[in-house]
Amino acid sequence: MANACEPWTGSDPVKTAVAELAVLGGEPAFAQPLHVGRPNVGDRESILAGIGEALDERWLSNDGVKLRAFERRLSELLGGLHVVATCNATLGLQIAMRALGVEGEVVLPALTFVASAHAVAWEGLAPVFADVDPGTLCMGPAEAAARVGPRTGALLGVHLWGRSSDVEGLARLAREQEVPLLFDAAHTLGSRRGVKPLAAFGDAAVLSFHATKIANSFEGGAIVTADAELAERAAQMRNFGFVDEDEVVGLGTNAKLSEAGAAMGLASLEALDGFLAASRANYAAYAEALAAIPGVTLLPFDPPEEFNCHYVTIDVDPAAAGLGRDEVRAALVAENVLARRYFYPGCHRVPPYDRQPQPPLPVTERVLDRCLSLPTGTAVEPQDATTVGRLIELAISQPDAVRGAIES
Ligand code: T4K
Repeated sequence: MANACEPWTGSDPVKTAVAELAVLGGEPAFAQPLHVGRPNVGDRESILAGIGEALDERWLSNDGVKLRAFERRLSELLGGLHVVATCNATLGLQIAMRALGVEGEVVLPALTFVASAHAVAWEGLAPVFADVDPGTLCMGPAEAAARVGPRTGALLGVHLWGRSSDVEGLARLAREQEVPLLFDAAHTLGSRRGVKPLAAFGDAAVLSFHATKIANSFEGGAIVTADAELAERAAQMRNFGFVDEDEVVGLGTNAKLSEAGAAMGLASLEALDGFLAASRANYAAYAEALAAIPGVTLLPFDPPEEFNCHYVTIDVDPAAAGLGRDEVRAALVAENVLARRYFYPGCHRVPPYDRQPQPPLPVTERVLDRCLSLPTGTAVEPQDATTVGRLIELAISQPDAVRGAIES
């Protein structure tokens, strides 16, 4: 895959001495920014041909052939489940909750992208934030049960960074409480739990096909469910509630994916195996480069071939590393490595949710203070990952010098 981010072309591309760190005045290791979330782009000719066909047909949206082909292909990849493509995952989540008839409170983790909470609140429902399990970093049944009450209308699990929640435990709790279980599966395309795709769990799950995801349709999402009637209701809601040319059966919105988006999505699905291979190769390179650095732990994908490895996230233990997460990040940013603090500061700490009293969320707080997502995807080569690992190692080898430079 072509690398859009040229590595530093000095005499020694991998730095060997602390004094070479950019934060201490050296040249940045990368001439161009290395982003988290650089889009994976499938076969350009098939993308442009697909968009060209839509233009030739003058059929640009509203249940076109590209949309149907995209939904069919995604359904095949997900073992034949019903798929309702949407213009993004946020509206997909909203529609899924509405189609499930959710009322009252929705229990979800605070450790997620703010869209999960906003989708709940935008539907007039009340988000109730739960902590996450220290192993999975996803809300598990114990954390959810601690926040369930008489007004609970649904559980919304999040498979954070494409790693699996305890789907069986959450399903058990949802059954006991007689509420639906929905999964925000935005990060999961290509991840499995055993033989099943991760998006196949719950009463419904919602994938994101945003530009930053492993496979994208520029913007896009998809509601996935085994329930044909639920899928039908969701498809109606996506298109203003229409079931026929002039028959509206209920409240709907406009959450349609355009034909250009569907063409991009189709090309992305065709290229998915290559995207997965690139992510896993980068993950392996990071694992090797970071293995011996004190205080830095790469979150495991165990085994990597079951996970898409699309988010590479490290935990920085300041006591053992000598530097905090934000200092490591500052050192990387100076090198043009734009590492991200996903999902700092947490949903519970941003408006409008920060106005509600929140229970202690100790695991969530720890993760939000210590985790850092590193660049990966097809715009990053394994050798870049090795370089990034080396930069972290160098910074941590001289924490006082690095901290002093950041503070000055
Ligand atoms: N649930 C979860 C758990 C999610 O993570 C998300 C979205 C959703 C639900 C909602 O899905 P959608 O409704 O979006 O389908 C980005 C994305 O906008 C967002 O979709 C995604 N999660 C989130 C994790 O990442 P930001 O605020 O980080 O975006 P931004 O503009 O800072 O871009 C991220 C990085 O990607 C930057 O370094 C630049 C780079 N980038 C981005 C775009 C769009 C590019 O290089 N090229 C591009 O075209 O939210």
